[in-house]
Amino acid sequence: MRLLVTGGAGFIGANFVQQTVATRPDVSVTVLDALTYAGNRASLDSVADKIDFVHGDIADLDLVDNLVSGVDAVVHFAAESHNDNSLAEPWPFVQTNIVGTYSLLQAVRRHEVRYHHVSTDEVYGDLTEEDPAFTENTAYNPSSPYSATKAGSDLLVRAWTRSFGVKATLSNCSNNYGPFQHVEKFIPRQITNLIDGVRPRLYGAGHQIRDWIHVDDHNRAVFDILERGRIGQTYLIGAQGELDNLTVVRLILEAFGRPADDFDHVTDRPGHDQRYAIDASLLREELGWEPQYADFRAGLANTIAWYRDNEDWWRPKKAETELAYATAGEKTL
Ligand code: NAD
Ligand code: TDX
Repeated sequence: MRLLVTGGAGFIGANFVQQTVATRPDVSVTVLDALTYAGNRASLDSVADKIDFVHGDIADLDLVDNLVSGVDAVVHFAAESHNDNSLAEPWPFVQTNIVGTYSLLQAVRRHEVRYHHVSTDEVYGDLTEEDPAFTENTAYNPSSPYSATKAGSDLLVRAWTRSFGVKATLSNCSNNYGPFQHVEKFIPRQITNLIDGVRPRLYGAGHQIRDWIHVDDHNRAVFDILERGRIGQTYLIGAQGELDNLTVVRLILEAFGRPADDFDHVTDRPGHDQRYAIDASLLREELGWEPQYADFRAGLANTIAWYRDNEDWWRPKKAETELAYATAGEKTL
């Protein structure tokens, strides 16, 4: 199978490409990535001689049409992915997440190429602590410009499937953690702060709940859906990893041998979603997928070890990321 992977220099995409090269010698991979601030060519160093890399924009219709004409399937990871950035400047989210997805859909439609769309649980909005978890039938109710543009891209995929017969599947996953995640995101930000002797930064009281899944478990599910998923179907991906942010910060502090209260409460995120939770029954029952990283503490320990061992990878992004948070007005409460 010839596979085009968009966003393959980002966090989840790079892990997907590494996993595919390691486990699937029958698959050839071409990565299309614009190398935005979030993309890092070095994330693909270990597989550089085994893949083709194209530096370009998913919204470039001619480029995308040409690349799609030469493959059997597209897995679409590329996106503007950070909620805080979408609150500071929403336009790149509309451009990449909606216009970029449109560009890919037109190409897969024209060349009749299989398409898998990688999306997020945030399209469903948030839950109270009493609500049941999201299912494939939960109504869309996004909160931020990020989640609204991801929701818009999902709806384009559904329309292109129904109206034009595009052979697409969709997946909506919960919060990922693991190696190669940008230091702007919650877990790597706190790990790299602690490596630098800086206290973790918890938004507000830290009672928001996220449903953590290791990136490798997410990516195995994406491959299962690509190969065995039903055309037109949405699959939710999650590993029953619900934890509140305060607990996650304390687990990271514990791993560093620091006191449980050695962190700062900082300005909360406007419109901050309270809780995400995934019911992945369909994925488990229909495709037989099971997470391999059931123990969050163990997955977190591996992730911390990776950031300790790979300072060259994250160090160039750290100061500019913290400056952006400070410029956006983040203050200790
Ligand atoms: P990321 O920000 O780490 O990586 C995004 C990648 O896309 C980068 O390499 C960037 O250079 C590339 N890119 C951005 N705009 C582009 C464009 N116009 N053309 C080509 N490439 C472009 O993101 P991530 O965390 O790896 O997320 C990947 C996908 O998974 C996204 O679609 C995101 O919505 C989804 N998702 C993420 C999570 C999570 O917890 N991180 C959870 C569920 C779903
Ligand atoms: O410094 C921080 N302190 C903090 O308390 C940061 C960066 C975040 N937080 C909180 C906000 C969230 O409640 O931690 C939680 C996780 O924050 P993020 O890592 O920014 O993730 P989130 O907004 O939940 O979205 C993530 O999961 C779903 C990804 O960034 C999205 O791309 C994905 O769709």
